[in-house]
Order: sequence, then structure tokens, then C-alpha cells
Amino acid sequence: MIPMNPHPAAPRRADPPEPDDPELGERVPELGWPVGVVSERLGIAAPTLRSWDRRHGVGPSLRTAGNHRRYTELDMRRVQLMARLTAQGVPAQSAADSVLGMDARAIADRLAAVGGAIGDGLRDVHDVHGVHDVPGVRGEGAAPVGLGSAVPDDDAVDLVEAIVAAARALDARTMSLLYRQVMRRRDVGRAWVEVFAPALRRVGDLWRDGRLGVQAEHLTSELLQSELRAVVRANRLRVAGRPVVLAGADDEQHHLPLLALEAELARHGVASLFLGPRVPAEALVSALRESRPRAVFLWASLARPSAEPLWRDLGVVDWPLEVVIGGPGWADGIVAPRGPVVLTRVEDFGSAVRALASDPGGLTR
Ligand code: B12
Repeated sequence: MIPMNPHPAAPRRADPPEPDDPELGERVPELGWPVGVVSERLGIAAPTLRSWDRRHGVGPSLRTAGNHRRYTELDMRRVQLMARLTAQGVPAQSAADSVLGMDARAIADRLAAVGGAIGDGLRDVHDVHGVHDVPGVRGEGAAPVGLGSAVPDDDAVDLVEAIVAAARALDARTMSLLYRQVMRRRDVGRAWVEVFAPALRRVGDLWRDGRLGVQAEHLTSELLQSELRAVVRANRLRVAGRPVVLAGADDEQHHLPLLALEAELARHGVASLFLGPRVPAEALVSALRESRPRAVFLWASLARPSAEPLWRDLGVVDWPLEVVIGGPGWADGIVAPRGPVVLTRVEDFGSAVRALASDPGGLTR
């Protein structure tokens, strides 16, 4: 038997979990796997494996007494995920930061989600995209932003991961390229539901858990705002008619869902009067009286006060107005003021679009 020594040298941002952690069911093989076997099993060239170990710290956690590298099963899964991320166009360092920040459970979940048991799944990524030629990532500007046709996809999970990795690395260029890749292959509604909202949730959770700085959250949302606005601009000649009003509730700084809605509505030819975040109730009511829209959408991520001034102020509305509210901040059981206001609560993006579009049939255009 070859005596094993823990590899003390390479500094790791997140140490691998204890190999015999019972929760993970992970056991160090009696003999770890040498580079050649890992290369064979995963279909990754040995020099690439050595380079990932040397430069990025993603490698074997064991060495023999003779200093030969030995990979555990967990090391292999980490490498496998790294390969998937780099195949998505994530720079190696960002991918390494991401996989080194994950525990065994998170890595297993990511791989399971993309069908990546050891020994399978890699070649399909290589075959479909080509490791160094990911469509959309490097071929910037090939298709109009946000106007791509809806094609079935199975890589949303990888894209979410790649965006989160770029956020953690504050890698603005990669993040923008990923956003464009997402929208090149999906319309903006699908992009929001399948990739952007899940990525935002992950970023928010990492921030809450102290594993990502607020600067990364800002970067993620700032760049996404640009991309969503580009969709609005690209569709500016399509929109017509009386605009619907889109606004964030008073004191509500989160407004990405409003931008995504504006973009999707624009795609369907629906004009919006976009008032942005933190719209005081009084100002909103003034805007409604001036523009007399058919519908207004209000977003709230943060919990609204129980005495919402808006419901009282809406009493002045004297034309048929549909007030659509969305976001987790709204309490249950809100009652619309008497009069011509109809209050609708929507739970998801698609319902919001349907509620706001004047011509629901147009949604299939
Ligand atoms: C980006 C972001 C920011 C950015 C906002 C930039 C911008 N222009 O919007 C910045 C950095 C400014 C920010 C600030 C803050 N943030 Co913030 N932020 C986020 C983040 C990451 C994304 C927000 C977003 O766009 N959400 C949209 C989707 C992803 O939200 P969702 O709740 O998951 O959506 C649900 C439904 O609404 C539905 N859905 C999804 N999309 C859509 C679309 C439509 C139209 C509809 C109808 C439904 C729908 O599906 C989901 C349910 O399954 C969230 C994380 C999160 N989970 O939302 C935190 C989050 C909302 N923020 C949070 C906090 C605490 C703050 C701050 C208070 C922090 C602080 N101390 O300063 C401030 C808020 C200040 C204020 N007064 O508003 C918390 C809120 C916790 C809570 N419930 O109270 C969150 C949840 C992070 C977390 N996990 O803790 N934030």
C-alpha cells in the first residue's frame, strides 16, 4: 500500500471537507487516483489537470510519499465541475473560485442537475460546445439581443453557476458575455425565469450568508440592468398604445423584475411608463392621474408596512384601473379601495406579463 500524506502546500480558498465526513458519505479511496486515470475517466488532458492544480488549486488533495498526485472521488468531481464551467466560457480562475467555494454536497447537486456522474457528461459538453469555442460567449454580437427564438435548452443550471462564479470574481466582462449568451438563445422572459432570477436568488443567498460581498451583488444587477435596457431599446419601434405604468413600491430599491417586465412587454409591442424604484405613493398617484393608464404594476421585494398609504391614495382614481402587484413583499389579503380599481396579485413573471399585456393573443407572436 502506498502511504498517503495530506497535501500541505497548495493554499485553498475552501478546504475540501473531511474525507470521511459521514454526512457526505465520501471516503478516501485506499489508493487515490493518479492523474492518468483521472484524465482517462473524465476525458480531460493530463497537462490541463496539472495546470488547474498548479495555477488554480483545483487538483488532488493527496500525495504519495514519493510526491505523486492522487485524486479522491471528491477531487474528481471538483475537476469535473471546473471543466463544465470553463466549457461554458467561465475563465479558469473564476471557475476555480466557484468550485473551491463549494462543499461536496453543493458540487454533487450541481453535477446531478446536469447529469454529470463521474465518467459521463463531459464529452457531451465538449462535443456540443467545444471547450474553446462556446457559442455565444466568444461570438459576441452575432444575434440581436433578446430577440432570439426560444429553443429547448438544458444548460440553464450551468449558466446560473457561471454567472454566480463571475459575480464572485467581480469579472464584469465574463458576466456580460454570459448575459448575452443567455439572451441569444432565449427570449427575455425565459431568460429571466430560467437563468436571471435563479442567479439573483443564489447571489442574494450568498450575500445573506456572508459568502459574497455586496459589491458582487451590485455588479450582477448593474450589468443585468444594461442588458435588459438593451432589449427595450432594440424593441423601441415595436411598442405602441397607451403605456402601462411600472413602478417599485415606496422605499423599494429592487427593480430588476420591473426592467425584465418592461423588456418582455416591449417585445410584445406593449409600451411602458417606467418609473423605476422607490416611487413614493403620492408621486405614483400623480403619475397615474396624469397618464391614466389601463394598468399599473407594482413590485416589492421587501415587506410592505401594514398600513400601506397607497391603498388609501388610490381612492382618487376615477377610471377603470387594474393594479397588479408582484413580489414577496406584499402581504396576503390586501383589499382594493372601493371604486373602479381592480387589484390583482401575480405570483410569477408570466402571470404579470399576461395581466399587463392588452392583447394577450399577441403574446404568442
Ligand atoms: C439585486 C439585489 C439588490 C440590489 C438591487 C438592485 C436593483 N436595481 O434591483 C441592491 C444591492 C441595491 C439591494 C439592496 C438591498 N437588498 Co437586496 N437583493 C438583491 C437580489 C440579489 C435580487 C433582487 C431581485 O431582483 N429579485 C427578483 C427575484 C429573483 O426575486 P424573488 O423574490 O426570488 O422572486 C420570487 C417571486 O417574486 C417570483 N418572481 C420572480 N421573478 C418575478 C418577476 C415578476 C414580475 C413576478 C410577478 C414574480 C417574480 O419568483 C420568486 C418566488 O419563487 C435579492 C435576492 C432575491 N432573492 O431576490 C436580494 C434581497 C431581495 N435583498 C435583500 C436585502 C435585505 C436588501 C437590503 C435591505 C440590504 C441592506 N441592508 O441595505 C437593500 C434594500 C434597500 C431597499 N430599501 O430596498 C434581501 C431581502 C430579505 C427580505 N425579504 O427582507 C434579499 C432577498 C437577499 C437575501 N437573500 O437576504 N439588493
